[in-house]
Amino acid sequence: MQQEWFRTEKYAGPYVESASLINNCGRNTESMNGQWNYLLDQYGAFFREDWWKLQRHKEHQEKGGVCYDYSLNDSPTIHVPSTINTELQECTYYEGTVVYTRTFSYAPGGKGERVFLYFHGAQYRTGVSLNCVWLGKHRGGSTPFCFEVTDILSADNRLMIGVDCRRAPEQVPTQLTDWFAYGGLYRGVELIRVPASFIRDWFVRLAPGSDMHQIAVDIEIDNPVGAEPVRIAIEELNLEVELTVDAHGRATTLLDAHPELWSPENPRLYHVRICYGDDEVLDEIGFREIRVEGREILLNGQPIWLRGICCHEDSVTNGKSLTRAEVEENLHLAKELNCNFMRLAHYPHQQYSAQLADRLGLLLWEEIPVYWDIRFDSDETYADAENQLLELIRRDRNRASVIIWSVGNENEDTDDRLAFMTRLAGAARAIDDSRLVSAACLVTEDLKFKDRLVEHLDVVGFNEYLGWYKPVKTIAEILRMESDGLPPVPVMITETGAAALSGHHGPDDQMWTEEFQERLYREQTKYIPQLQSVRGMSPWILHDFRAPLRQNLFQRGYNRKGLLSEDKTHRKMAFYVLQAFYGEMMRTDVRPTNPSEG
Ligand code: GCB
Repeated sequence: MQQEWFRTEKYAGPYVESASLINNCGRNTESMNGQWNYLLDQYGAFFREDWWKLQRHKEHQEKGGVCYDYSLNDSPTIHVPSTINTELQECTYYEGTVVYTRTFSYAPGGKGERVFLYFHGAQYRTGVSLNCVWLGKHRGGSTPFCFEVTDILSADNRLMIGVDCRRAPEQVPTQLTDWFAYGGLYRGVELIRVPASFIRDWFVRLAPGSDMHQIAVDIEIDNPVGAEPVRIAIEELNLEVELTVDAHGRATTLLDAHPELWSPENPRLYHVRICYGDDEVLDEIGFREIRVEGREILLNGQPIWLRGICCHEDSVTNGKSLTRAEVEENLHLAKELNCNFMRLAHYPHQQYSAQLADRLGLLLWEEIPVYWDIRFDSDETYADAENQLLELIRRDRNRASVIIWSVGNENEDTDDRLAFMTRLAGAARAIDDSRLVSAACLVTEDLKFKDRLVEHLDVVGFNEYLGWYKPVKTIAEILRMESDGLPPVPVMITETGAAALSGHHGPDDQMWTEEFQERLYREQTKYIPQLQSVRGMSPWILHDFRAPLRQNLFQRGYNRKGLLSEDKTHRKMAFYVLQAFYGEMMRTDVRPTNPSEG
């Protein structure tokens, strides 16, 4: 069998990883989105036969050499960003390489300008070339990556990119998922211009353990010059300080401050300006503290119950390539449900989701696709998973809305998996001290956590599904099981629900009807608030979504556990049950207190 392109010697270089990411917030960037030429490259010739070395091929041909098997400017066009499966009719089920190419001109800005090509996300393995120079490869389908192109740019440029969306056993996620993977350059591409020395990254948050009176600042300067300090100012707090940058480009400090705290009720954001030499960024950052104490989750020192809903990135017209309007629609729907929390399942959603949640006041759970059974014994798979986690954290750790990093979903407890996932939890904590780490764990039918990972998590998620995948129990039974089964940390019901086909009605004991789903939500919302250890829930799921595994009469390729239909035009009966339940909770501030903690 032929070797996969990314394992061959000529592409053997390392993957571009989180450490080389630059923070794109608060910068003027130049969009590369729009119509690009594309080629369907089912047999992977782009990589195997180096199509990206176009210029060399051209010269060769002009000298009477071989003809080459692709054309560029006269090949069809596709909008970037988009998924090939929704954009091209012939690609509904396509899994393979797509070659994207475009030309663009470049006029240098100031002296010493450096330029980066920034990709918001491409599914799953991407190889990038500019002007016949190989820039590198990236793996992972939902996180950003970038390449410096300063020395390769000229007045006229040709970008050629191969995006290989095939599923594979060593990937994260693996081949089997309960959602559709989609493919292509489905998130935006941009050019970022910076001075020779620039602000590569920053992490500004309320300092944990400071009694909410200090702001911790970490700044990373690329190519620091001599004793040049970096300045940080938070205008509304009358704060402006100069920090020394060390030889490695690091500047760090704790600032005394009393910011108005960010919360769902008061999503207050501050303008944070950072200046270094000729470089300047302006981010909008909220300050809040999240921590756990016993079985409580405390937001700004106050116990909070997370009224949540899960959500996939999936739209009938755009697949995983959601427009901003679609992200807005989803977050506003969560608000309408009276949620204060969303679980963005099962992979990093686009950057705009957390930016918007910051403004709307929604707490977020963000997740990497360590989903079901992946290769927990493989170093290669671990490196991929960790990199996805770190790229996500570096992208979103300045967003107050994000309170939880999740390192996985429903993975069986084995020694390899325990080592893999504890290591991930440690990697998250090492670069972010201001959030909780969780995972959605498996529980037994009698609600026992037989999962050793639980000891390594701040909050434990469990996917409950009583009345759908698991037999219904009486409330008394559940309460009894809870009292001897659940761990001594806050627990979240990260999934529960039932499937119903929109508009399909019948008795409430008939599966797939809206009445069945509605009854299940009524029962769940009756007993869940009585559970002493449960500090929140996020039923599965906001709207129906594409899932090739689901092929019965009612499903036809869709997971039907949504509270809305896949096009979001129809609200199922259960929508109103959850809305009323959360509404009541919000108004009366119902929150079970744990007797053991007084
Ligand atoms: C789960 C999975 C989720 C599935 C859901 C279902 O436990 O975490 O990805 O889509 O159940 O509908 O079965």
